[in-house]
Amino acid sequence: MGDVYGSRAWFKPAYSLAVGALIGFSLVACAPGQGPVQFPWVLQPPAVPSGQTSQPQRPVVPAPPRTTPPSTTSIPPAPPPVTYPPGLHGDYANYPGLRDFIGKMNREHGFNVAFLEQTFSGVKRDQAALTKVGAPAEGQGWRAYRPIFLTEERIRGGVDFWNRHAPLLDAASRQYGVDIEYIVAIIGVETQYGKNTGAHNVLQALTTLGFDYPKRGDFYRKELEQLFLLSREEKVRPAIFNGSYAGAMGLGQFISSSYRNYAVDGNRDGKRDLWNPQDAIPSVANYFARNGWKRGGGVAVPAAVSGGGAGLAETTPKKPSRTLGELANAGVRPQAGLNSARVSLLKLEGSTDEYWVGGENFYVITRYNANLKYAMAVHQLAQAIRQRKFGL
Ligand SMILES: [Ca+2]
Repeated sequence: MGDVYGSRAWFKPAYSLAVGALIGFSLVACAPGQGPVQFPWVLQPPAVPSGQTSQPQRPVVPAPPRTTPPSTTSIPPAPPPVTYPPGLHGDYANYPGLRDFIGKMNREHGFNVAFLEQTFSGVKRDQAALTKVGAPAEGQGWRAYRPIFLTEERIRGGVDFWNRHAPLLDAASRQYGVDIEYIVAIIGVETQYGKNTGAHNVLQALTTLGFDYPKRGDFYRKELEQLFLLSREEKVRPAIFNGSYAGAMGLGQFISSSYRNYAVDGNRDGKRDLWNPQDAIPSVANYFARNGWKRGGGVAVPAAVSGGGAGLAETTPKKPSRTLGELANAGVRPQAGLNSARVSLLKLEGSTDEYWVGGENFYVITRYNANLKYAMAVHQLAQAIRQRKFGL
């Protein structure tokens, strides 16, 4: 996901499964298949009380120029009065950027302006999301990061999750060609096996980060756009989704664009419900498969480095481009075999740097979250779960 997950939550409070259950209920409540269901909140204007006549859709007021035009006099002309859409209220009523966004969603995707105004009028600023977005855990060294995820509770929880969902995991592994322990480990790292899927309202979090966090506002506005498209595809209101402060949803914490691109309807009930393991497990497997996972391929092994080898080390994810022979010639000695045609020398920085040789599958994990420490935590948790399950 590039830097897609580069700023997501790592210290997620322990929210209960009730969140997932609530969303699951909401999805069920909005399910198709209960007759010719209409979704007026997406494609039609809001209902007009009896006695009134429906108003034609208002055009979006064009945005005022952002800079003062050059003037031949020393006194610049007064800017034109700003006319905000009269249907927009609440915390974001006076945001020109939101007005632009509404216009774009109307022009490019055909969303009804009154629906969008009504939806955004109910959005409250998510102050906690603004606080959390500034302090991601990836800023820590590896020695501090690793113990967050490599805990006894998370290893045991992984074995339990594997045992509980063995038929689903077996089927997903067969269909998508992804090793089970990595599907389990991703769900373990992301949400403690579904215990902590996040209690931020995704619409509110993405609106807040899209319009109140200039540093990455473009990214969050794109995800907000994707959330509306996802909602229309899934035939639900945009406001029903809960997730992380950064808008990641379900057991595998998919952001809106990933939900649209990679989520699958594993139980074939017509909905892609990432709070349900029946859909979430094959969706994580699909994500790995589509990004190039090779079942049985090597992931990463520790390495001793001497001579000029350290100069080849990478501290950010890059597509593997070297061979084991090239690394050996440079003084890199992997401590075990690694089945991968192309490899990278990785350096996990800390008070004592650790060197690893990572294969193509390791790079696939970084497509889930573009961070070496994240991918290494997933790899080590996967190995620990597998060893515990099989008594290795
Ligand atoms: Ca489903």
